[in-house]
Amino acid sequence: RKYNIAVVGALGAVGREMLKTLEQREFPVEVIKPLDILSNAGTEIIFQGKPVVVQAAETGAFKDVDIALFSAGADASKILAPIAVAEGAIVVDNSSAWRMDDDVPLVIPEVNPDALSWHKGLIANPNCSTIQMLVALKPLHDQYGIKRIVVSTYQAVSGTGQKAIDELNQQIQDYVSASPIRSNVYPYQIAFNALPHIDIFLENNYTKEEMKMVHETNKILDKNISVSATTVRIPVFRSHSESINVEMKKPFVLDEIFTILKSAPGVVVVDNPAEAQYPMAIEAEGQDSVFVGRIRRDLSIENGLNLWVVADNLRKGAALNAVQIAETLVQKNLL
Ligand code: 2RA
Repeated sequence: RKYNIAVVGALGAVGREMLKTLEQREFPVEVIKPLDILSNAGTEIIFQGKPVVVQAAETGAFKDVDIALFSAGADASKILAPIAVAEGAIVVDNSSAWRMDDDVPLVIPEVNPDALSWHKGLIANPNCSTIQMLVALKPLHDQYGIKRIVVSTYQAVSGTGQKAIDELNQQIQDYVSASPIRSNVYPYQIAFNALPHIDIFLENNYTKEEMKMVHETNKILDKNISVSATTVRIPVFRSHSESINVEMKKPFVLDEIFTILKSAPGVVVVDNPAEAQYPMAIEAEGQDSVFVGRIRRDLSIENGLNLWVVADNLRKGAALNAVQIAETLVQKNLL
């Protein structure tokens, strides 16, 4: 059987990656419906080698849609996702709008696929920084029980979207040509800089991005895990990198950790310090896997472990995870 698939936010950085991922994984698409804001309607894209016209994402656009992959921002999802569900589509939403809603499963197929069984038409894709962390940590949690996670992230500008990608490019060119550097997307220059400020600051002086990692980890993996996050924007175009410190409940042997991670779904271990081999953002770009390296015991606490985890934030961090959810819905006949 083939399916009618809508991609909402089709012209955005993640929307384009969703279309590319559907093609590359040969998802059984009957009809593709690229949807975007009204002013972008009429734009032509190429899907499976054929031109397709982008239509407006609005009421009535979902009547003949089986699955709607959304990456249109939280405000648009708040309004449009319920409309799409009401019109008969199953929505996989990449925005933060519905992630913490009790009636919405928050799913990483390698981590908690069973949560799909109780969906009520709307499924949420976790935040990119959460996805790559939990793909790496799930097998360790299963084996040893994780007590606490301390994570620092080094996030690519593509996580903000196309405007941020363009701004970093412009700032680099301005720097090279000794022209004045302007910052519109971020509060400060991002080129050659590091901003410990992703999304807004909250009352507790964490940012929204940092608290997403806390709350989403507790919803997806285990509500008893303590998480502390510091999320940082760096001048990298693609792939988020994360330094993860984990305190386990049970003692472990380091060789076991390597064995577990090497056989973990969605994980590729890159770890050979003697050969200076470790995961790097530029190598993760365009790849499906979550790359794990710098695996070493934390010598400062009992049952402590350090990891360096890198993944393409637009791919496994967003588009691929959403398409894998769609694939799992088909495989488990949950449509
Ligand atoms: C970011 N994770 O990187 C957030 C949203 N994609 O900006």
